[in-house]
Amino acid sequence: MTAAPATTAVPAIDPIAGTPAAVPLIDRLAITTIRTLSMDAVQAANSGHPGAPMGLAPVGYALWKDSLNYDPAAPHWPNRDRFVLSNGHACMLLYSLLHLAGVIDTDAAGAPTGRLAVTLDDIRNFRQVGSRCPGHPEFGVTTGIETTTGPLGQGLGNSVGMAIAGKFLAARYNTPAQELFDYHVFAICGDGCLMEGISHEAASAAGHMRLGNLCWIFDNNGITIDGSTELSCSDYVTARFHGYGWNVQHVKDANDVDALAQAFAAARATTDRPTMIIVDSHIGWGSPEVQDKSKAHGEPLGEAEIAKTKAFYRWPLEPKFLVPSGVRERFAETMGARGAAKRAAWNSTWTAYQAAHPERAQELQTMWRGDLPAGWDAGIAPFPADPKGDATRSTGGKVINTIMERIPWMIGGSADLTPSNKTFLKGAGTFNAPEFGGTYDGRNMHFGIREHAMGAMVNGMTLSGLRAFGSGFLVFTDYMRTAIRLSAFMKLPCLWVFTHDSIGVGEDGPTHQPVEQLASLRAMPNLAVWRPCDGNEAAEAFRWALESRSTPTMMTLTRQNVPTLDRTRCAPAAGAQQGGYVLLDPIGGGAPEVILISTGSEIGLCVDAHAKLAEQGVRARVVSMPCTLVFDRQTQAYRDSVLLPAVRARVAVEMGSASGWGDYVGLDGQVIAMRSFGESGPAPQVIKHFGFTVDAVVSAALAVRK
Ligand SMILES: Cc1ncc(C[n+]2csc(CCOP(=O)(O)OP(=O)(O)O)c2C)c(N)n1
Ligand SMILES: [Mg+2]
Repeated sequence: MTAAPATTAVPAIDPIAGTPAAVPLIDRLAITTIRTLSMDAVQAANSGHPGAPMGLAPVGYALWKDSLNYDPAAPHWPNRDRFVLSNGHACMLLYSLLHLAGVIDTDAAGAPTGRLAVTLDDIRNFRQVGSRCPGHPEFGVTTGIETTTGPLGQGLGNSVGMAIAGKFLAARYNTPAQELFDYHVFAICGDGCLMEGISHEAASAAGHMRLGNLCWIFDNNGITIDGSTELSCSDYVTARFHGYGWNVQHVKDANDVDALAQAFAAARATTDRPTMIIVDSHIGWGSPEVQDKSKAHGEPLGEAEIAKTKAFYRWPLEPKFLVPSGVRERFAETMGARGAAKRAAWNSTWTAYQAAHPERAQELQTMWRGDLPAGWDAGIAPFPADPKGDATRSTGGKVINTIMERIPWMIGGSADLTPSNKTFLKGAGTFNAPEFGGTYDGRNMHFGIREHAMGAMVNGMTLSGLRAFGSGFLVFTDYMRTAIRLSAFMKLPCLWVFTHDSIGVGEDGPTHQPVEQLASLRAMPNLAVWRPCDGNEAAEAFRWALESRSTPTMMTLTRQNVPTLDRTRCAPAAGAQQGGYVLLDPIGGGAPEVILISTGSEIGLCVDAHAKLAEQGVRARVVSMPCTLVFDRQTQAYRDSVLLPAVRARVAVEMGSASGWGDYVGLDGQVIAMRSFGESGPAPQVIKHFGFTVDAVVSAALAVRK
C-alpha cells in the first residue's frame, strides 16, 4: 500500500549529545533526526522557524513514542488521541513526526491514497506553493494535522473543544461493556500561546469543566520574537494554572525523555482535571551561536551555523534530510505497534457495540460520515403570516430546538447570553462537571463570557464530528474573529448564531449595535453570513446551515420583532436556498422599473415601500438577499433572473455598513445604510433617527428611477 520510504544507512554517528546517556542510541538518533530535518527544511526554504522544533524534538518524540495512542495506518480512527501543535510556527516538528511515524495519506473521504501523509520530498519542499508542508500546519491539506494553527493560542482553544467532544462522546455512547471513547487530547504551546488572552479563557473553561482528558505542554524557553520574555511577561505559570484548578507538573529539562514520559503518564492518570506540563527548554538547542536567542525563532540558521550545530550533534553534514536507518522502524515498533494494537482492540469493541446497540452505532456512523439523520428537518413547521411577527432570534431559537431533537450530536450554547440569544436547548441537559450540576452528555454549553475561546472550542468540537454552535451578540464577533476565520478557512460546518444584529438593539446603544460587522464578516471567504427576514427564512437558513459540509454559517438574527411575511402574497421562503430571490414583483404585472434589495429586518420596509410605489404607479421588485455568499454561488442565469441586468435603478437597504452593496446596486443605484456608529434610544426611535423609513426607501426608489 504505502511504498517504503528510502532509508539511509546509519553513518558513523556517535551517541548524540543532549539526551541522557541511558537513553538508547536509536532514540537519541530519532530525536536528532527531528532536529536536523527541521534545520535542513528551514534552510532549504530559506524561511521558517527552526528554534522551537530543535528545542521540542525530545518532547514531541517522547509523547509520540511512548504515550500517544495513535495508529499511523488509520489517522481517522475515532478513538485516537489528538495531538495539537498550538505554536504552529513549530510545524517542522509536526511534519517530521508525521513523516517518521509513517502516517499514511488519505483522500477527502478518508480512504488511503497509497502515499505517506508527509514524504521526505514534501519536507524538502517545505513552504513551497502546493506543498503538503505549508508554512503553518493546515487541516485538510496534510493528513494527520488535527487543526490549523498559526494564530497563537487557537490550538489551545481547539484542544479544549476536542476534549469536550471526547467527554461528550464517552458519556453519550460508552456502555459498561464497551468503552468506545477514552481518548486524550495533548496540545503543545509556547510563550506566545500562553500570553494570548484566549489561553486564559480556554484554560479557565477547561478547569471549570474538569476536563481530565486534556493535557497542555508548555515549551518554556523564555524566548519570543522580540527577545527574552523578560521584556513582556513574568507570569508565574504554575500558580496561574493552579488557579484554574489544573494539575501542574514541571519537567526541568526538555531533553530528559524519561521525566517527560513520567509526566505524560501522570497526566493520563489525572482524570479529574486537566494537566499542564511545564517543560523548561532551550530554543535552538545545540546551536552554538543562536541557542537561547530570539534569532533561533524565525530564520534559517545559515549553512555555517548548521555545520557547527550538526558537529555538536555529532551528525554528518551531508546528506541533508538524513534519516538514519532504524529511526522509522523505531516509531513503527513503538507508537505504531501500540496504536495498531489499541485500534484492533477497539475494533472488537466496536463490533460488539454494533451488535448490542445498533441504533447508537448507526448514529455514530452517520456522524462520522458528516451526514444528518434521515428526516432531520421534518419537525420544522411553517410560521403563519403575522404582521406583528416575532424576533428572528425567537423564531430561530424555535427552529434550533426542533432540529436538535433529531440530531443528537448537535451541541452548543452561548457566551453567557443564552436567554437573549434564545439558543437554550430544552430538555437537553447541561454539559458540565457533575460537581457543578452538569453531566458530560448535556448538550447546553455554558461557555461563560469567553467569546474568543468559545470560537476555538466550537471549532475543536466540530473537528471532532459534533455539530457544534456558539452564540452571542453580533457586535462581539469581533472578539472571536480569528476563530470564525479559521472555521471558514478549515471548511468546518460550524454554526455561529449571533443575535442583536443591528441598531435595532436600541437602548444598549452604539457599543452594542453592530454596524460594520455584517460587511466585515461577509468579506471573509467561505463564511455564509445569513440574515433572514422572518421565521420562515430563518428556518430555511438553518436548513442550509445544517446541510452545509464545508462552509460555516454566521446566522445573524434580530432582537426586535419583524413581521412574518404572508407567503401567499410573497414568494415562498424556500427561495432563500438560493441566497437571494424575488420576494415580490410589481402588483398587476409588468416588468420591474426598480429593484429594492434588502435583508433581515429591513425587508419589512421594502415590502411597505413596494406597496406605496405601486400606489404611485411605480413597478417595483423586492429581492430578499439573506445570504450574499450563497447568491454569489448561483449561476449567472439565475442571478440575472433576480437582479435583472436591464434594471439599473436599484436600492439596497440594510441597517449596517454600506460596504459590499455596491456590487448589487451598481453605479446607478443607491444604498440606504449606516454611515456612523449608532445611538442609544428605544429601537423604533433609533431606526427612524438613522433614516430607515418606508418614505426614505420610496424616495430613493423614485430618485434612482429617473
Ligand atoms: C495571534 C498571533 N500573534 C502574533 C503572531 C506572530 N508570532 C508568531 S510566533 C511569535 C512569538 C511566539 O513566541 P513563542 O510562542 O515563545 O515561540 P518560540 O519563539 O519560543 O518558538 C509571534 C509573535 C502569531 N502567529 N499569532
Ligand atoms: Mg518561547
